Amino acid sequence: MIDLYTANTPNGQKASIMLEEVGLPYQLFPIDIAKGEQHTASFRAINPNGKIPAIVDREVEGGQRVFESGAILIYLAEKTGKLLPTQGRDRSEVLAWTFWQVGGLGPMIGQWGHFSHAAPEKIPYAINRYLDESVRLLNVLNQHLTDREFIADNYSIADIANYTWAAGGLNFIRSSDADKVENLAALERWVKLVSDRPAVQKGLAILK
Ligand SMILES: N[C@@H](CCC(=O)N[C@@H](CS)C(=O)NCC(=O)O)C(=O)O
Repeated sequence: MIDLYTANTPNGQKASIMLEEVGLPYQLFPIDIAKGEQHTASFRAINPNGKIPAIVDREVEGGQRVFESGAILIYLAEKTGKLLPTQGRDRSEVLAWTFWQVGGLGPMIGQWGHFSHAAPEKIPYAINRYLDESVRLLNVLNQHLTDREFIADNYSIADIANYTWAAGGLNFIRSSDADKVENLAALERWVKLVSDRPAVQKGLAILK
């Protein structure tokens, strides 16, 4: 059994989607980040960084904690032998696009959301900087997907990592800057393809 500590956010959704995809039994422990539950001592024992998602693998003696969404995807893929090739060119591609999301697409859209919607002071330079970089990254992914079905040869953790941020980011940016995310047909096609997967729908539904 896996204990899953998460919330209904793009990073949080990756973990529940992954658990549904690989078919491991898990128990959900919702963390209300608006109430600050990620800062409690008991949660920080699982993730010292105080952020969701995190898991504890109860099948490992003493419990194995894993935090950081990318690390969780890799851990569960390696535990089950699913969605991450064990070697070769395709493994490198899957890891490269997974890290690309964790270090780029997610933080850029997240910072744009913060400066445009949450910051007490509107700083045009910051808003434009993060919007332009988010849009640039969405175009990079769109271009990559023009001649392929999934991000790597087959559906993988790279698709899960990027899907929650690309789908959420497109909607979020469209709500105020629709002109910036026109002409991303390959990305839209792939978002629909991933959205249609039953495990993705279950992984999202369980957090609502
Ligand atoms: N690099 C981390 C980022 C995790 C993250 O930023 N989680 C957000 C929700 S999407 C969170 O816990 N926010 C609450 C907070 O910052 O206090 C990962 O990929 O897991």
